Amino acid sequence: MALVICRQDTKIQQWKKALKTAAPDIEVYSCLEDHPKEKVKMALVWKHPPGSLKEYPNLECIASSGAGVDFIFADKEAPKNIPITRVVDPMLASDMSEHVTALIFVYLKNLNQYKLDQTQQVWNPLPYARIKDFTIGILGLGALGALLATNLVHIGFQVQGWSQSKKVLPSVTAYTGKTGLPGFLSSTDILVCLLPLTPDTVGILNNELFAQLPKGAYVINVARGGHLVDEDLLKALKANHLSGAALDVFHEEPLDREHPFWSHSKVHISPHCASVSDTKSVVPQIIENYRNLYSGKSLKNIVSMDRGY
Ligand code: NDP
Ligand code: OXD
Repeated sequence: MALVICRQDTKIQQWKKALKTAAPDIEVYSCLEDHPKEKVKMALVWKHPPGSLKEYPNLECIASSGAGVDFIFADKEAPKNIPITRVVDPMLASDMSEHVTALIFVYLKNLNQYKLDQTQQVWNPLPYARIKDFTIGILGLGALGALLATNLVHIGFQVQGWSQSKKVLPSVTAYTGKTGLPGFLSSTDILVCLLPLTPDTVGILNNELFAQLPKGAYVINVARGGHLVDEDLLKALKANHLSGAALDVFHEEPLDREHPFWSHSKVHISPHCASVSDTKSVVPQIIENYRNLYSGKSLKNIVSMDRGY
């Protein structure tokens, strides 16, 4: 029985080393080296080459090394009848919370504008913005959204969240389902997307949704590029309906050099780094699931095939 790490970036050796260090008894291979494919029972994947998983005839589990699993569902050739697991990790959640909080403050305190003014030697104090005057609306109150909501409440923001099923979080106003969306949007000043990318949520950040936000709202997308209709964001910014956006994720990554977001003064870009699985923090749960698979026990953090997350 063996585990293979399938990814196309430079982190493959780092993951292999972390797994081998934590569990020297487990046979771990990188997909880049020669390995006995029939021995592989678990594939630890991150944006693996589509179609590559069908090479493992005895695969019993596909484990995402991140929180998202959309890239696994998007691989139409991936085995369909085996469990998919994902990462649920306190460090991933706290890193996301830190990143989004930083983005909120950069916006609230006009830090980008002042930096821009500095380059032109412009002295132009803007109206002061205070935490208590802002309502943050979080699309998705799961592992990441719930911690962010709780932390923002502690900082002093008014916080509301939107999810499929009703959530109870202290001082967080909870909205659910399609019928709850208009009320949630109409009272959101800063919208944060932390939804999984599924057939229900693809393109959710579009004209229709932006129109329901108050004029001047700010949008932060740290979930997936597929949630956003890029042209609709550009239109809403041009019309001054939205005051700006911070984007960490894109349809195509890295973002195409010709994309208008790069040079847009109201768009803040980061390179899909809001929160990145830390091998030390995540490897124990991968090993636990590998051992569970070995001993026939149930796996942790299984994704629902019906919901797609
Ligand atoms: P979870 O599955 O824990 O939470 C998802 C939340 O979204 C849940 O509250 C769920 O509702 C809600 N939701 C899903 N579909 C709908 C829908 N159709 N309508 C309303 N609510 C919906 O995911 P995580 O919090 O762990 O992660 C969220 C996403 O963040 C990941 O899928 C990934 O794409 C992205 N991510 C981005 C990173 C980055 O660096 N930019 C890093 C890590 C993750 P309910 O609770 O009722 O099921
Ligand atoms: C994830 C991510 O899903 O890094 O974990 O985007």
